[in-house]
Amino acid sequence: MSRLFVAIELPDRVKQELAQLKSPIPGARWVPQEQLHLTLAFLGDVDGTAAEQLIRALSEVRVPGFTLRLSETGCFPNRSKPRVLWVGLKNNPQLNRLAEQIRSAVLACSILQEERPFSAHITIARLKQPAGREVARFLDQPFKHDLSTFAVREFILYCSQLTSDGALHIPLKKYPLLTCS
Ligand code: 2AM
Repeated sequence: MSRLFVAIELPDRVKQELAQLKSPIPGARWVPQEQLHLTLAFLGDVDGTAAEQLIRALSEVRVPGFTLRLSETGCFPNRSKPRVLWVGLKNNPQLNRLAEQIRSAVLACSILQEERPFSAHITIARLKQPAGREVARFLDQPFKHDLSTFAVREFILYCSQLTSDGALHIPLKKYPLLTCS
C-alpha cells in the first residue's frame, strides 16, 4: 500500500513568500517551506495494482498550462474552530478543470474520493489547539501577496511516507500539461 496524493509543486519564490506568513501562534505546526504544495486530490492508501492503473489514467488528463494567483488567507473548518490555516488562490476555471479531470481519473480506478467539491488552497499550518486571538490576527492581516502569480506547467503524483520527522513527499511521476501554441 502507498499513501498517494496529486498536487502542484510551487516555485521556490512562492514558497518563500508563503513562509514569511509564519507568525507566533501557540500550537501551530507550520508546513516546512520545501513541502508547501497545492493538493489537487488526496487518495489515501492505494494498493500496487490500483496505483499502476492510476499512473496510466493520469496520463489521459488533457488540460493546457495556466497561471495562478495567490489570494487571501483563510482557515478550515471555520473561524471559531480553526484547524488548518491556508492561503487561497484566485478562482481559475482551468485549475478547476484540472482537478475535475484528475478526480474522474481517480474514480475510474475505483479509488474513493471525498464528496466535497475541490477547494483550492495551500495549507500553511495545522493547529493542535484553539488560539483565537493569534489566529484572528493571522486571518485579518493585510494580505500583500495578491500580485504573486505563477505558471503551472505540470502536476505530480506523490507518495507520502510518514516518518518520525513528519511526512516525506516523494514525487512518483510528473505529468506535463498541454503547451499552448
Ligand atoms: P492540504 O493540506 O492541501 O489540504 C498530503 O497529505 C496532502 O493531502 C495534504 O497536504 C492534504 O492537503 C491532503 N489531504 C487531504 N485529506 C487528507 C487526509 N485525510 N489525510 C492527509 N492528507 C490529506
